[in-house]
Amino acid sequence: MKTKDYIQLEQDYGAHNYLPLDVVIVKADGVWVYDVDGNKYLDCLSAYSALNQGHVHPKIMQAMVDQAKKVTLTSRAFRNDQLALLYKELSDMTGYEMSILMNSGAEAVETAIKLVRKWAYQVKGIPRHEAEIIVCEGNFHGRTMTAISFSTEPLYRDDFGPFTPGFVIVAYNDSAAIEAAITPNTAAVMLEPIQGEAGVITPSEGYLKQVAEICSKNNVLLIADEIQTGLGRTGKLFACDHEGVRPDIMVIGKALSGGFYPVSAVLADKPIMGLFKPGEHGSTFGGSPLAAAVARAALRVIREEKLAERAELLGTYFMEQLEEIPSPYVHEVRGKGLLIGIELKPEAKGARRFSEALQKRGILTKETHETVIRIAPPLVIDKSTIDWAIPVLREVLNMS
Ligand code: IF1
Repeated sequence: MKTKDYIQLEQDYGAHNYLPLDVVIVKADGVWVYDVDGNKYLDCLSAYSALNQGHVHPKIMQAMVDQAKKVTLTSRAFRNDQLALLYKELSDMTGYEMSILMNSGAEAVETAIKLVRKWAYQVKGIPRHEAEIIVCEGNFHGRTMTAISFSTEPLYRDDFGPFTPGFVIVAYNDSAAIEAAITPNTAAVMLEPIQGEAGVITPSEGYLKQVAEICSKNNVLLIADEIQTGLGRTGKLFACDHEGVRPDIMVIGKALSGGFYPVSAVLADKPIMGLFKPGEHGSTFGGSPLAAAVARAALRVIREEKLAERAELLGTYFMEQLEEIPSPYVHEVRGKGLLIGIELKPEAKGARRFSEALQKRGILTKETHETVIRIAPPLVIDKSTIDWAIPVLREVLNMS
């Protein structure tokens, strides 16, 4: 079967909830992916940062295979030897005292919301069912009903109500707006330290620090959604580390498994995470021995291969090189570490055609919101590969 045959089958039998590039991938290795027609591409999306460790990392693959031969799932009705070790290693690595394991990022976001609501009623003394959570315009926290209830993207939300109440939306990158929105019923502020889906929106320096101060002054919890920005992507373990901010609650996912298996987690200290009591929350697969073994290996690779440091170094280099490309279309190159957005001017007539042109030349990217090309390769990329990609990008950013 050829590319077009697979596309036809998808078209006929699958829900049309995506519009993927016309590339059908059959295998991958590190930063490279291969399609059914034998073409090779540099992956500059990394499954939206789930592949920080690169495709099919041999150590994570081995851990997954080894664990799959022993036991994959126990349910949480019984204990398993991998989860206990993952809890400890997550704590050692992040400094948070406790964690809870889920599967998708959206589920971890839901978990964080349940946790801060419980904190609001049990600790802060907000009247039951009246807790408010402040979120930001342009947010992306997943596709579940609650997560889309406070989305500001009509496409993600408009046809799917009724919605979950309890959220207040304020402008991003505006700490005064957060302060003004706080009421006695405010339980938490939840935000992305860099907004990925919105187009790699990097807030002004000092924003996160100001928000953290406002939160602590008002006895409001700060939840950072680092599902996309965390685990090395921006050049630090967490994007919040760039400002020395330690949120009360940290939400991670994606690269927590290096792309092998859906694993997400919420991290917090005991006074908060300790509020969950037996039976109040859970998941069949969350914290399974397979998930835990994969996550342990994925975290070990981040540490051993110093992926955050790599992202810092190579991201700075990549961004410098991109900034030097003369192009009639580029409005701005922005980002941190290896999370880079190229914002195009209106005369570029949309980012999609650039992604398609890059695909023809061996680079896979994805446009965001029509005008931004996202460049986010696996963190294992090396300088010579960037040096190969730059002339290709230069050519495409100058096409007619
Ligand atoms: C899709 C976007 C990125 C996330 C943050 C939670 C989640 C995500 C900050 C939910 C997920 C993904 C989902 C994926 C595309 C992608 C995405 F363009 F849609 F917005 F990355 F920018 N918080 N982001 O970025 O995690 O439940 O998916 O595991 O197709 O929806 P999930």
